[in-house]
Amino acid sequence: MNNIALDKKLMFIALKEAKRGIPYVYPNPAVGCVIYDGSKILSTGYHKKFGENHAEHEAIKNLDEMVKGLTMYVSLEPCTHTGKTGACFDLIDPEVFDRVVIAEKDPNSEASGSIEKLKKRGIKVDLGLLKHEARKLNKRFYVFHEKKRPYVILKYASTLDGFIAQENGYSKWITNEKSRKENHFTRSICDAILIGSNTARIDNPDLGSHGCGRDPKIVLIDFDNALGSLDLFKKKPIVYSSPELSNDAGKNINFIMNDLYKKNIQSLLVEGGAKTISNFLNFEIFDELHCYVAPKFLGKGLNIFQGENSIEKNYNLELVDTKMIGDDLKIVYKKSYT
Ligand code: AOF
Ligand code: ZN
Repeated sequence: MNNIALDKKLMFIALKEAKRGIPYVYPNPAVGCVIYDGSKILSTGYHKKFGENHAEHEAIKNLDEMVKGLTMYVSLEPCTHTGKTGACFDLIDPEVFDRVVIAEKDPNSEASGSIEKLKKRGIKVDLGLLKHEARKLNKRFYVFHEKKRPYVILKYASTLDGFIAQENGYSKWITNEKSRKENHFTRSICDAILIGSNTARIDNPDLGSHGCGRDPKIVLIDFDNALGSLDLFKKKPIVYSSPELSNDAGKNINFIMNDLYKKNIQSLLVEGGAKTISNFLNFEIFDELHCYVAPKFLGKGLNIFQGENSIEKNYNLELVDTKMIGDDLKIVYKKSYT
């Protein structure tokens, strides 16, 4: 095996280790580490749980003895900060480690900065091996820190001809129970769920995960401060209304994204309705689309997309999953940068 193939193989093992920490490390990234002596793996480690040791710490702890000339493979740049535990950088002794191979930089400015420091200590650093895989593993974490907004999933349920409700707003139910359950699970793995005023008023939804796990924080757009009597308010939602919101939909979305970022919301599920989803589509503030399609035709009603596009408009979407749920179909698209 040549050196590149060997490096790849060892980084794959580090990534596999990292996956063992999902979902327990959230909202931290999943990180894995392998320590190699030139002929065999001496130890591995991963970040097991939020607040506990980082991957490098675990791998170093699992070494039988400190010997010279070791290589560390780690799926994220080692941290330089003292957070819930000490800085991983301080554990990487140049007397022991000759080389550190890192899949991708840490986008969190509080923790990053070790690459130059390691080099200054005389350690050889190789950056970028299996970067794409490492980013994919922690896509929410990367979007949150790099774009300074939550990772946004737009979800809707429609008929085969693209309607999400009848003309009178009635929509219960378009998709089957299993499809709805699937989305309850998605709610349980998102920090927050957002709906617009019309959906709140017409559906008076629960927005919980219905026993699938924890409930997301509710985020409500209430333009006219008119929804205070809804049951949803008992759940203490984050509410955006006038005067902080204006008639400029783009500004409103940016304001909300910025505020949710400050509130440390790393992932946001947007469940509509049509106007809200269309605004996120129009301003291209989203990372993933979950479309649930049921074998029904309405002919007229509320269409999911309220904007105007030409056929040439390209959203740069990548089809990542399709799933048959009874007679329904779930389609998942991702923005192709993630
Ligand atoms: C590493 N190795 O295994 C992980 C890192 O709150 P703390 O103290 O646990 O720090 C969390 C931050 O540390 C997180 O946002 C990310 O920047 C980095 N995570 N770093 O060197 C690891 N999980
Ligand atoms: Zn660390």
